[in-house]
Amino acid sequence: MCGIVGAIAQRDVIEILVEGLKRLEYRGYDSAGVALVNPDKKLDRVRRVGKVKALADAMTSEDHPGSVGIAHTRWATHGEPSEANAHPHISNDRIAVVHNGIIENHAALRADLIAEGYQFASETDTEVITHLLHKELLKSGDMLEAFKATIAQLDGAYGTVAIDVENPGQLYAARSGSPLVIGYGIGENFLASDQLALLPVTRRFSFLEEGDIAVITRTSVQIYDQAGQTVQREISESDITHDAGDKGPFKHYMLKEIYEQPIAIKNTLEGRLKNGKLAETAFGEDADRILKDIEHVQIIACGTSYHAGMVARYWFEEYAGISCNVEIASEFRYRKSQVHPKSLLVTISQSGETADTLAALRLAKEIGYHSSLTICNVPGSSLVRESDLAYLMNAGAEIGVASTKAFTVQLVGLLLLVTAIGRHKDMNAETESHVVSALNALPAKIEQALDMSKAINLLAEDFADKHHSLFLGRGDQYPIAMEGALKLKEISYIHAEAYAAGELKHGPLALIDADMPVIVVAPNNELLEKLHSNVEEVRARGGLMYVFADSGAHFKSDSTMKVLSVPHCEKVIAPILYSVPLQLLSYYVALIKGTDVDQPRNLAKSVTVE
Ligand code: F1P
Repeated sequence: MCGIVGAIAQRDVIEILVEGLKRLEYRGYDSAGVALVNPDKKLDRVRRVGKVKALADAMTSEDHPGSVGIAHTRWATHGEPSEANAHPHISNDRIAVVHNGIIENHAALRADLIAEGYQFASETDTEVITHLLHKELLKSGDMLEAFKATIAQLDGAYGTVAIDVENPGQLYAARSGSPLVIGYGIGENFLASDQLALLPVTRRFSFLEEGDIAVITRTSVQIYDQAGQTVQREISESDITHDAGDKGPFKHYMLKEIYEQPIAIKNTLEGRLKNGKLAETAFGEDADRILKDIEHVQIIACGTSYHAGMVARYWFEEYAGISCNVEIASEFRYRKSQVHPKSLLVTISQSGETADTLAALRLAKEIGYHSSLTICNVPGSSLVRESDLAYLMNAGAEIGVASTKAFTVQLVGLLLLVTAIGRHKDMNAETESHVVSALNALPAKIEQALDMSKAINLLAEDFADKHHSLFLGRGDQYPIAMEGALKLKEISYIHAEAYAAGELKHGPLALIDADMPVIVVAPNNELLEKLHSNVEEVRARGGLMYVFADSGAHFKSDSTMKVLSVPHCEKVIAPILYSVPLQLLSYYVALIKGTDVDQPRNLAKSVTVE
């Protein structure tokens, strides 16, 4: 959470910083701020509550010269969203600091600093870094020494960047748990939480590793590793072609990303299928050697990615004949779990930086997992770098906070993984080619599902005055119901619950009345008859239903039920296809509600704090 940008150049950097913040806004958007060293060697700090636009408007109304600066967009952890709590924080008009993550020992440090006479202007944990750095600087007289000494006293997971008006030729950065990328320009250099922020100014990047400290000047980058040794970090040329800054003809990134699903799925399949089969190298050159020995799969993820994992559990056990467990990362990392023999740990994450998922991966390495694999959308992210195998999703940048295309592409990646492992287990060649041909047909099926948009838009009006809703599914559609409910609550703020339809009579049936819309996902599979009975249970209690059904599923619209016909598809890809109308439903309900679709309240896209 929180986005950081830093720049050091010969030219004024304010525009670079503000544009960078706009591109990082998905990481947090409750307040934003910037600090520059101006030509009089004074700190020029501007902060605003609200989105980056409020800051940008404030900046354009006056001149803000300065060729070195740092900027921040915040997702509050310590202290409410207010101007006083917005970053950058400063100490004695000399040091300015931006920070992403959490300083766990901030309370003790704050108490010590107050005892030594430092006055705090905010409730944030960040401000301790600022004053500590100032204190260390007075002690040693050397900014690098002071920065190192400060970092050594901080506990927690964070990324931070500091500037000092007395040393205006340097930016000082440290990575400990939250990503920081250095962007290399010509006679100018940059820093950010994500390379997206810097795409307008450079395509050359290197990633700081855990524990790295960097000193960046206009013309040089010096990196020290955890042991204090000078190190080189590989510089790579970014091939991100999709400039996420552009919404195209769409009103929101979320809608754009929903419509990008056919192409995103084609892109993820590209080069991974060969002659109607899964290519041997689909998971990397080394993958088969590792996957052939696997006897159990443990999936770990958060949020939407967790729902993708839940679908995959059905697939692993049904098609590959291998046992599979799925767990939320924040639970897994804090409980004592038993490791099955020859167990593969699979993490799923759009960002590759989700703090709990990353911690779970690190834990798994300590407790005896055979190997690890990540399904991830961000090359160079922490999960990709720390896993044995990585499936890069190639879904293109996802900007909308509520995940859409990343989810369906994760499902495709997982189905390929089921195939890659299944080959060594119960999946025969015939099933494999069936799965592959279903996947090849998927983009066209999704195009057809997107044609439901108009009908769903109309139906969304029924939800405008509703406060609660219930989503039902069975089998591998149960997690799809969960994902549908998550989407609706995330962006429309309507309370939504999901249940496995067979659980209705064990409690939720008590909630049913005409004010509680019930959304049912009903593909034509072996559980359809059971689902029909569940629908009757709701009807008998006066519930109003919205059924997304296969044309062969024999549901008919009447006064208690609206049926929307979903294109017929192979059973194996049905969970992927049925996600799409539910995404559209939540989008159109949010539009009617007038919420901030791409940046819903209280949320952030990249959850780098636990
Ligand atoms: C997990 C996640 C997303 C969700 C939101 C917050 O992130 O819960 O599924 O849409 O953006 O974070 P990740 O690990 O998949 O990046």
